[in-house]
Amino acid sequence: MINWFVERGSTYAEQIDNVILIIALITGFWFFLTMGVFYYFLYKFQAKNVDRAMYIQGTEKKYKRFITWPHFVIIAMDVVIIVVAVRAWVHVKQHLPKAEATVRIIGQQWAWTFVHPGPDRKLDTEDDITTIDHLHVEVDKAYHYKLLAKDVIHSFSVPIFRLKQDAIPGRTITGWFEATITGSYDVQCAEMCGIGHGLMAARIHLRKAKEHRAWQKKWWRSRLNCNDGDPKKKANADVARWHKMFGPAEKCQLAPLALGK
Ligand SMILES: [Cu+2]
Repeated sequence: MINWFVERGSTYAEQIDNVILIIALITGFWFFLTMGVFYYFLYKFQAKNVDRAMYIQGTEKKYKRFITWPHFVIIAMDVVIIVVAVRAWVHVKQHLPKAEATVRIIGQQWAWTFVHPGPDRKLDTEDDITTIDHLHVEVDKAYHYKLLAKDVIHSFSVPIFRLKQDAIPGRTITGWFEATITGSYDVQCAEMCGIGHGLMAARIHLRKAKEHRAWQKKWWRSRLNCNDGDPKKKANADVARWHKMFGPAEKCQLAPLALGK
């Protein structure tokens, strides 16, 4: 089956899709109506027919109504588009729900750097996790993002969220999203930002709280010198750091796999 739309993965994705759908329906209606009238007249007034087309300049009132009435209908439909679009804009770009977590996103030629809060859920603390081209997000949590650009204008685009936001050098742009589905999806730069623009793709990984925490542990395990599982070695500063982050009950070193005899 062909997917008509890219999957929807954020709380506001449906609202954005509805704006696009309403514009497509309204413009589609007028397109088929005007094309229908056009081809009908082509047929009716073709050379071999007796009927001749009149040359009407629209100066008389009785002819003007063919212009003015459709015009009013189009204006009314424009108002519908404006209301739906402005409502979506205010919800997505101008209103900011309370943050349950914040990530920093930095665009540069040609990669994305993501700074995630660690287990304490706070940014700019010791347990932050920095990755290149992989953004890790917990579902059902309102995230704020702080978007920066190091060199030129980039655009942070997450199609499943229906989110696109320019990143401007010298500015920190704050926005938000809340993921609703799990899985790994595309992130792309949506602004021509130089010769490597096409390479500026990344992935977003959406996980439930438990799996998200498991990812945090995996990331830290790979960077710390864990030896609290080995009684022959002395615990070191890295292990202390681990227990500070994940709690005293959480083992830093995984038990060796029992391979059997
Ligand atoms: Cu870019």
